[in-house]
Amino acid sequence: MPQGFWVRGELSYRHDSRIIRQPHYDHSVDLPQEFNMKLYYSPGACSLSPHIVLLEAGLTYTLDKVDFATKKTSEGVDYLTVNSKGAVPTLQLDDGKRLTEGPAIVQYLADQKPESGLAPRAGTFERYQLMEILNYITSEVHKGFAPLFNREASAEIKAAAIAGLGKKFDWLVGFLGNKNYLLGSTFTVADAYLFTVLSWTGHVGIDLSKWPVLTAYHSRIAQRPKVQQALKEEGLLK
Ligand SMILES: N[C@@H](CCC(=O)N[C@@H](CS)C(=O)NCC(=O)O)C(=O)O
Repeated sequence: MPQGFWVRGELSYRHDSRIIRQPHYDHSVDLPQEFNMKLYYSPGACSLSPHIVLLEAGLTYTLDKVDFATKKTSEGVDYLTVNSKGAVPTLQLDDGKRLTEGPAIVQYLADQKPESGLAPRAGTFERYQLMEILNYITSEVHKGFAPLFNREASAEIKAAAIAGLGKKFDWLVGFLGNKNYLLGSTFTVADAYLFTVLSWTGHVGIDLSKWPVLTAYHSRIAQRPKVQQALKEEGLLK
């Protein structure tokens, strides 16, 4: 499978003995779809989850950073023209198709490389179990953090959000039991997502050490080389 590499700050690919560089590559070349994926992200935001999945799947991609304050991309594009919801992540394919919503994006990416084992095969019961836990993470855990990132939320609302998240964490402890990963012994896209949202606890004043199972789970995933690479690429790790 072709892999990208960096030359003088440009992501480059070998394709049919040609070297193609991003971002100025020749769009007329019929590249495999996986060459051309672009992930719109913001450092440490929920877009870290698909970023980890891109790396774990061994897919080639470019990143475009979105400034939440200005809603501009690093290339100066109005991000609202890319994703009218204004939120990251967005995955853009070279043919112009775009996919939003983290849980959909990570499943799409996993399905580009079924052999990676990042998601059970579509149509199996296990795949619905993956969707079940992705939905729990997105609606109950991820969105449970929302008041904690809202400068206008009162101390009472923030305290209630922390208490609510505590209950979700208790449930996750029971769900994980003594499994290494959410679905058992294999790392899946759900782990990339849960790792990402658990990483926010320190920033919002939640002491994750109250849930030793989750602390151990978080460090286990943090040690994965591709997770480290994603953190480095987002400027979150030296
Ligand atoms: N439902 C969306 C939510 C995405 C989301 O909440 N993104 C946040 C970052 S984690 C965001 O872009 N916030 C910026 C803003 O709302 O201005 C998904 O699951 O992808």
